[in-house]
Amino acid sequence: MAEPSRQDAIPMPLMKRLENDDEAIGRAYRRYLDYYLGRYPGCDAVYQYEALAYTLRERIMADWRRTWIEHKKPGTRRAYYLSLEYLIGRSLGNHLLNMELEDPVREAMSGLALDLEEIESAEPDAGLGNGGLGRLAACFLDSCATMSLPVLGYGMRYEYGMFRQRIESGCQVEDPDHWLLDVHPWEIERPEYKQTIRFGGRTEPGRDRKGRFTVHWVDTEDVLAVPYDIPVTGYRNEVVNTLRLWAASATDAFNLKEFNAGDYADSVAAKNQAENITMVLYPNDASENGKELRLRQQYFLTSASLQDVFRQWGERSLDDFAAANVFQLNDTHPSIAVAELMRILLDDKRLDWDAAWKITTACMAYTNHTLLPEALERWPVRLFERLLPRPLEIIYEINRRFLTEVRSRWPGDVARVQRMSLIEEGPEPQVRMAWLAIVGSFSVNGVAALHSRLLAEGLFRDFHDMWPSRFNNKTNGVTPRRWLALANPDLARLISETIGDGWQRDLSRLAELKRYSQPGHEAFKSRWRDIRLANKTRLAELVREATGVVFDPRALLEVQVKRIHEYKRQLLNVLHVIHLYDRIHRDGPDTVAPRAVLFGGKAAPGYARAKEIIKLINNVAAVINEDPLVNGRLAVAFLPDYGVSKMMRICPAADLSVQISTAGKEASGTGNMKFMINGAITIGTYDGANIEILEAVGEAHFFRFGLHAEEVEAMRSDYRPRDFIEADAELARVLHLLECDHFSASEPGIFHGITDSLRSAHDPWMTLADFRAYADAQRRVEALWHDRDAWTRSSILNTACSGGFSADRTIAEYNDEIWRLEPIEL
Ligand code: HTE
Repeated sequence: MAEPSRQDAIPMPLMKRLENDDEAIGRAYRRYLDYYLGRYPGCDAVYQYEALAYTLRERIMADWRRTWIEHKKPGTRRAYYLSLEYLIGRSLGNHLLNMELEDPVREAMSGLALDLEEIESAEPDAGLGNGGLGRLAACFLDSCATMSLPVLGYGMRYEYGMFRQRIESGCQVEDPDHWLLDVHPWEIERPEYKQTIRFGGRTEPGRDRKGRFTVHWVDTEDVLAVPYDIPVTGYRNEVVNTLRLWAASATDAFNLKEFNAGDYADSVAAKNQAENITMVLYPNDASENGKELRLRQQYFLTSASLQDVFRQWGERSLDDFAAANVFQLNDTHPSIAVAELMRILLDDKRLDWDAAWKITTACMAYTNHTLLPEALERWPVRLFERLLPRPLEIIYEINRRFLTEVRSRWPGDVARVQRMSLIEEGPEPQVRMAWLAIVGSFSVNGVAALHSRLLAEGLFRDFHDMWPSRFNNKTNGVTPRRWLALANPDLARLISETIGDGWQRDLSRLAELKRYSQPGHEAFKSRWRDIRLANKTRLAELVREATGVVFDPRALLEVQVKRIHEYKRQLLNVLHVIHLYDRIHRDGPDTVAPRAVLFGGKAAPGYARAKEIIKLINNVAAVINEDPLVNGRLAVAFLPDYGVSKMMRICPAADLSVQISTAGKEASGTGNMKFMINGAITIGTYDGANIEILEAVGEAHFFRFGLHAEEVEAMRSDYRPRDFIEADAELARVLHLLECDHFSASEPGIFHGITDSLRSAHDPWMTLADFRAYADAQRRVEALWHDRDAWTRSSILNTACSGGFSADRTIAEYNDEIWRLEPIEL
């Protein structure tokens, strides 16, 4: 690999840009369809999409190359985002927006009697992530490109992305998402940059010719990593950054070994084991499953990416390496990077320990995304030893030196040393990956103000004591290009007509909308309402097609879409829905505001309780939607297969954004931001970025309720759910309806697991403690909804105050405080 390839020796020539008028685009489209894909104009929409994507892709190439040339200039400091997940969604519309090609392409397509929107919806979602963590990575790449920052994303080219969800008899059914079986025109395979990744084997100590200590990692089973590049266009700035995804492939040696042993067929079949590594995304969000294949994935991504950076670094002096390279670790999933960078510097580059450690700790930065203990990654030392013997040795040595430092700072504090050790002792000793990430990084951040504070005071306290200045906060954000301009084009147009363009790159400009929330702007307000009503009408169609449930677009549309997890408390929402139903039965349908309640989200396939919650939502919905007394005043639906493209239809339509996690548990949330930007009002706990949303828009335009994080922890040791039930007849009735099988007549008792957990003094999510406050907050929602003008004002103010939740703001902070990159100039 050390040999410089021919291509690198010859400077890359600039390319000329292709013509962007509708005629040139129409011609290119036909050329791709007929001569490249071998399809005809009346073919399946997916090939029309494919031809249009190629037409666009060739229009990206010249800028992509120019961007690469800038990135490769010696002295350009670059950042690498290492993430096991990128939840990208569709790309075609995004590129059209960024490259300002919507009009000519629409014209070219209509010239061929084709409908652009139809073609766009033939694109499958790239679902290489679980939820917020993966979508954040995609939003960040968008912002980095838009801000001209030299940032390269590294990830995994999973053959199967996030599973597709179906609902059968109210239950989640998972179907594999074989997304690459269709077409994927955005990627460019680059086998010339393949890397070899080693697993297994053993280490051999020795001396080199100069008598220095060496270690050889030998008898390994090797796997090839082949990169696929995906373009990341910036918003109208001619920048095209790169997302480089690795696919696993068997080495020839892998085959040969068996081949020589005599069984050719077996040896080819053995390829599977190597290629399994990038076969499937693990469908767990914020919980680990400890599978060996997952550790293989983590090391595969990390080693391939670091080796790729060194390939590009070439023979330049390593003295300059740390000044030119910074790695951002997306949670602990790639945290083995600390040991792998050390391994490369020690074993391959032959640096001594101190020089290698200095470089490593100047290059690594770690982002934590959750406090939930079940998500904290620990790997059994025994597994590590078998799979990654050399990285493990390095981790031991990092730990030895680190604990020496701890002992000298806190002499005699044995408990502290035990707490801080990278190795957790016990019957099955484990490597603590978060500790490794902290020790090896110069920056550690949380993803919202509360979360970062809780990290410093709680989980990471000992490390904060030791290195306070290492810890910082970077509140999450979302890209306003996808989540406003693309998802809500009508509202985007109204905003541009009102305050001009500019908000797309500087979302704080939305503050100029504040005055339109005031009296005297009735025309603006009425357009605001009309657009939102049209969005709701379109969403209602989608919901009806997918579920059969009819939503009245004039009803208050309340939405909770996110992964199904007990800490997010979909159950609290369900209890309230049952309470509304109970109110209708007690007081008559006219006493509640007409409401449509939408749920969506996937449960990890192994998370039984989360699946029961889906079943419960569907059963409750079925009873309510069928009840003649309810008569459409209340409609409830579970939208199957929630994902990025669904959210683009949902967030422009929602009136009320439901963000009701147990305080202290949702690190940030980002769905909350997408809803706010689009003018939804939040009903939420004092948790994650909800707090910052509330501060931005003001108490009067946010329905806050429930215990604070500190109150949750104070109550935990003496939590008595019975007291809440006894004090609240309405809550008691809701539980009774559940327990008398009102929603499970044909399957008595199926929800007793759920109701028992709610009644348990050990319910970690303390759902019943917040029920009364939630129901009261929902009463305030009703009151505001009845005052149409006041609601509209709050809605406008939510959008107007959402500027701080642009991922551009977040990335500016990462860059100012961690990465310190210069924007490139094209
Ligand atoms: C947080 C969410 C936050 C988002 O990151 C989350 N963390 C994980 N998933 C998330 O959505 C996570 C997944 C696997 C392992 C560890 C954490 O829950 C982006 O907005 O609050 O920072």
